[in-house]
Amino acid sequence: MAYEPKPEHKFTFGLWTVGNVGRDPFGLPTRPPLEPDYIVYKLAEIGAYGVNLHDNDLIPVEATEAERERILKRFKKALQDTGLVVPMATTNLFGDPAFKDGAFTSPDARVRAYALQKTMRAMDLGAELGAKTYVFWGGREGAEVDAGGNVLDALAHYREALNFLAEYSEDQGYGYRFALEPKPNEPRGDIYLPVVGAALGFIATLDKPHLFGLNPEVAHETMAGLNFVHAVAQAIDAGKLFHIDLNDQKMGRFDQDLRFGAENLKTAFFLVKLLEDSGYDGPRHFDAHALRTEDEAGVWEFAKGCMRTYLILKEKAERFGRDREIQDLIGAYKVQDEALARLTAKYSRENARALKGLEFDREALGRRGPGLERLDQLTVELLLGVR
Ligand code: GCO
Ligand code: MN
Ligand code: MN
Repeated sequence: MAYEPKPEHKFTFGLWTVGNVGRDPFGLPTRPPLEPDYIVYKLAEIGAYGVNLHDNDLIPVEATEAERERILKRFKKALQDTGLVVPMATTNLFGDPAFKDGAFTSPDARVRAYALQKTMRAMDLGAELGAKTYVFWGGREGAEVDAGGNVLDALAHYREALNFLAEYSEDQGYGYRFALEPKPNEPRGDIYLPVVGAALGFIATLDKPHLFGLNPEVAHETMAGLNFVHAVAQAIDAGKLFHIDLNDQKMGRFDQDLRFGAENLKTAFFLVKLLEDSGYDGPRHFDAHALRTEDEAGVWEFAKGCMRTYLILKEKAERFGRDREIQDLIGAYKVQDEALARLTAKYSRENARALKGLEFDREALGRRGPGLERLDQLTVELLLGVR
């Protein structure tokens, strides 16, 4: 069957995504909760590769040791029965009112210490399930008012926590790679490290920067009005694309977590093309959920839709690469000049002198039409299925 998701495609979902009960700030849940092991069996049935979780998606915060063991046993059995893996784990540092003014960046030393403790325990859980990527989404790491705090303190606390946890991981031999997930706002008025570029800059200030990378999310850069494909390209360029959260989002709205490709098809296309062309071999994780209007059948339609759209776009990207006219246009768009390339590739006194002596026909350069209208139209036609 065409576009059939298989484990080799590395599609993953969070327990919190397909398990989303449809609660929003104005309304109660519209769907009953699904048991974690049931989710695992269903995900396997529809061709997913793995399942990700926050500590409390699986183990309720108030669970006793005996309850923890019972839940874990059932969950592990489901993983074993299905072959599904847990590539990524993370901590819920946002739901508990204790974290209302931040976790790692809270001005309260007790909250910061509790956040570290909770994260170490969640890292233990993730490691037990085989996770190798650990995500830090700092949903509550931010502020509404700047009067009480000091952003510099918050950043220093953040750094201290990440450095601590990286050491913990190494000390335990967990082998985690950490992926920071930026978001500009929601639930805080302003979240620290709001976009991919900010997180990349911050990573360079950590004790062990090589252990840290990014988990960019389509919706988050879009909420900030930025070009997601460009953000991901920058992460790849820096060797920092450790994980990715796929979904969709209208600009200028609340955090919608729409089905992948539901809104900005062209962005989704160039994103899939970038991921596939770049050789990114990590999970394609869908951090999205079914519309609040849907029942459970709608949830699985949503999940299948995310994967199917990805595979369709992957096929379109291959077609784009094979399309003669498109490739010729791209070839003509990129003007090559071997002699000039030799001069500009690397500085030397000779190259600089030669370059300074050259004469350029500025007017001709300005007159050139690069053919982008045609190229873009052909891209649209390819996406619309008429070529
Ligand atoms: C959001 C975030 C979360 C995180 C998740 C993993 O906007 O709510 O995207 O879904 O990805 O908490 O840490
Ligand atoms: Mn999100
Ligand atoms: Mn996310």
